[in-house]
Amino acid sequence: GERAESRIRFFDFHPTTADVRAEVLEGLSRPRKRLPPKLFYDQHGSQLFDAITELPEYYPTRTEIQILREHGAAMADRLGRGSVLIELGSGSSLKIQTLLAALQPRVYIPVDISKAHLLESAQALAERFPELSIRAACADYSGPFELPLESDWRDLAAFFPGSSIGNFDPDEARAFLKRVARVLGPGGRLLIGVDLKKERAVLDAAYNDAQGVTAAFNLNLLTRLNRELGADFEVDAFRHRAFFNEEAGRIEMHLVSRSNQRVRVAGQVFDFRLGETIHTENSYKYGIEDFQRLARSAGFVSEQVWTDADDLFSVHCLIV
Ligand code: AVI
Repeated sequence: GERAESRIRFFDFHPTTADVRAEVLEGLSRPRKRLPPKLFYDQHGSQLFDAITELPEYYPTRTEIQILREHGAAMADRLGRGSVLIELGSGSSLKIQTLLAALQPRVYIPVDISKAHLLESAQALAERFPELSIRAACADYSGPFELPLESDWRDLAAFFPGSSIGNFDPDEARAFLKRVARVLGPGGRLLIGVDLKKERAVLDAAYNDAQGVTAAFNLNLLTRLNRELGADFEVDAFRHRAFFNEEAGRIEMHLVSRSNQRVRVAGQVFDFRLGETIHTENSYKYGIEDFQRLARSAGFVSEQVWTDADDLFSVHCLIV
């Protein structure tokens, strides 16, 4: 293969700070304050997330990797070898490494909102896989997004692991899946990891780890707003709260105000009552049929689904 650097091209679609400012002000102006979970992933937040994936309580990552290891060959059969492989929310690109040897894609297109993270992992991957050509795209896939594709490329496949689909509300998830279906085109396949519904205690523990890493991840959002938007959140004046909302079928994460307080964000004033929360994340959990129904409503057909022995997590192969 050629030198690692010469096999990487970087495409910056500029997930901009102007958007961040507008979204934050809009979210904090609501009667029930909220912030978009994609804001977790600044450089420190991405590191904290990586630490979460190694926690004993956080079962999704290790369970998904186990499923990928066990069924990688069958997944590669489904996805088709030698194709163009897009990974949405690639982060550290750890999971894809369990599939690359089997898949041997011509081009790998990692897409992530965190530029530093994206570049670092593209570099590491190019060194490990000397035949691989990489087009790294820094983009926000939570809305309409562009990809560095050539018009004559066929056999597109996408990988969306980690149950990140769960961080969208069902309507957003459907809209997202429709966009992916359009990018892939007829016959294109999506391999997607989806966390399953299970006992409440297991879910609650996964988002309330004993070491407080998830709390730090949640609170880091405020540190980021202080730095990037000149906000004056007192981080210690908020605490982490996460719980399974049975009715809605989702984990909710909140930042709870420990006092009556006033905060300035980008020149605007926001008042918090004691106990008032900022809703920072939903993480939906699906039954297998529930998810297949959602996928169908977005134009996909479910080809196959793999799970672990304890039915903690599922990986679906969908076709457009
Ligand atoms: C990235 N996403 C699927 C994680 C989840 O489980 O919803 C983010 C996360 N939030 C708290 N812990 C992990």
